[in-house]
Amino acid sequence: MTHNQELLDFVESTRALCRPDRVVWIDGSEAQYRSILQSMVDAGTAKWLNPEKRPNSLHVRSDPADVARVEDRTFICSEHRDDAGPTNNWADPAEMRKTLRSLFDGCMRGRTMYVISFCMGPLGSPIAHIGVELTDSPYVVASMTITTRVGARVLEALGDSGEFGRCVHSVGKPLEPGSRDVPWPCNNENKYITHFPETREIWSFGSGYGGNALLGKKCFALRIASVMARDEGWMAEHMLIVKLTSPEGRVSYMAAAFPSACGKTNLAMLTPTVPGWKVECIGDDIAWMRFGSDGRLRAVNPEAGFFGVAPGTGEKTNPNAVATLRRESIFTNCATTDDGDVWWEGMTESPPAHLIDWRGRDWSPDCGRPAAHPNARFTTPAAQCPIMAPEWEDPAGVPIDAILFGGRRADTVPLVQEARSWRHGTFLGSIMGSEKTAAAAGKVGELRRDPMAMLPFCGYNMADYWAHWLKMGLRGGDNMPRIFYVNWFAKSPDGRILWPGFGDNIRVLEWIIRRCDDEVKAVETPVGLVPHPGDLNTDGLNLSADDLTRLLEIRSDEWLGEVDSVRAYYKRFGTRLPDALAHELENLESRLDANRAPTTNPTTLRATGTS
Ligand code: OXD
Ligand code: MN
Repeated sequence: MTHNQELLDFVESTRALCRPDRVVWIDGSEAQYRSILQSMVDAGTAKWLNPEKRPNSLHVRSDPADVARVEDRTFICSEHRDDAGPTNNWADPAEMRKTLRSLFDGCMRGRTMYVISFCMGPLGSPIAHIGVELTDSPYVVASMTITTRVGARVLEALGDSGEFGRCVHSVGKPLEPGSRDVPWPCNNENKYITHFPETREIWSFGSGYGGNALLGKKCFALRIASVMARDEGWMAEHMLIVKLTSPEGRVSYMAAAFPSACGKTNLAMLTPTVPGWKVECIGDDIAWMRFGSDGRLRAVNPEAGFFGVAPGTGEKTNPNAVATLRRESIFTNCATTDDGDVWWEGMTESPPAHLIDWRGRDWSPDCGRPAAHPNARFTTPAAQCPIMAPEWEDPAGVPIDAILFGGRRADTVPLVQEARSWRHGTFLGSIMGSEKTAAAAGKVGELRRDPMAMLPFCGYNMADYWAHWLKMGLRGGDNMPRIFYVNWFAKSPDGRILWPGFGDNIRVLEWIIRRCDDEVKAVETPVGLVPHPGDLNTDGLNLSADDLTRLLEIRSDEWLGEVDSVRAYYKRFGTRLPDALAHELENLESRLDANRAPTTNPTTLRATGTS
């Protein structure tokens, strides 16, 4: 299928090490894809769903101990420990290679090794990159076929001498002669998700699940790609990409970084509640951005499908996702209904009277446990989403007007604020935090700093990553997107969520676009620029003036607490912390000190036209 010698050598040396019974090259054909799905059914890994309910769709139950990304088993094996930085698990590359060699030795015995050539990004795009994953999991083959572009057309694009990222994956459970396979083979005692940034290699052992095993996604498109992006002057980010068309027909594109489970897929497929607005999706999880010939930052979605969290996805919260999932999809760790369909919490307003839960047990609404695993997932082709923008596969990417950061914060962070500059925006991204668990009424949940939502995904020292952001800003100058920091999750002191969220977030996006067009003035606060309350479209919302004030005000006491917490966090990076960020923190503190009044209320402050 290929004359690329590097690739042939890679396949042969991995075959010799892992000793599979056979090697199958994935060609990307419909016929081969169907036979892979059928082999999963024959092996007991998957069941066909009722074809009248979900044509060509599978239901899969994983091993109950293999249900999520394993951050504590994820390693960055850079030559120097400091290049991985304090937020990553570092492992010595030579030691890790030794460990992996013995783990992978014969690990595919009795199994098939599949060769998946995949392209992240539209084929032929200057922003795209090719990888090759060797895996013994048909589930991985099927999922990679949906979420990336695979097969003969990728090999053709690779040519005889093209470069590719090397990805090796094994479930870590050789099948001895005469023994029966289990439905979900894995090796829970020996999970290793390892990255070698200098050689752009990924070796993953023991888990068959999601980001641990579909190596094109988090491992390649974020951890390895972030290193490539640093070296080559582009950006690999944990961001959705969305297209907005105003009632007047003005088109803008935004990229937005939110930690996992903060509603990225919902924002990427938003159904606007304000008449006249149109929202279209480009991507829901990852953005690769490069300067175009016009000097603007252009983004592509490197993926071709969605691997989304199922619970909470329903007709009310995300009808476009629901429509995407109607066919040709794989559902993992969801519950099943008596008529052969899937169900999860939040899919419908009330649950069916009887289900089989994600572990295969009978389930009824009063049984006191969730029917679907909280991290149950759908894997579905992006092309099936009814609101994909026609240009979602444009090789040139789309020009980004605004970058949004956001997290889940009950207090401190206002509904929306604009950064004063790219440098200030980088600072706001670097201090991003999100509550790990839902806060009890009136109490703040445990806060985890998740800079640019990249904490689990940055393949190198986070302080160097911030330095790279600053450098990109200097290169792009006035062409850089404006940066905004949003928080849909603010609560009143008595624990009430203040903002309706979902489709009403268009109101915030509308203000952001008007700022980008210099159509509206903003209110200067010690932290950033917030809307004048009258400039946020709240028509038709049941939002009291007091609640609106609370959503937009800057409370100095809370922000001074934030300054202390960020200072302690920054200390972890020692001398690698860029001076510009240390200065931004000092500037923030002195602005807060100068403004000692406990509250900076937008209604009492002067408006400014500058940013
Ligand atoms: C994801 C994640 O799966 O961020 O997208 O965990
Ligand atoms: Mn994600």
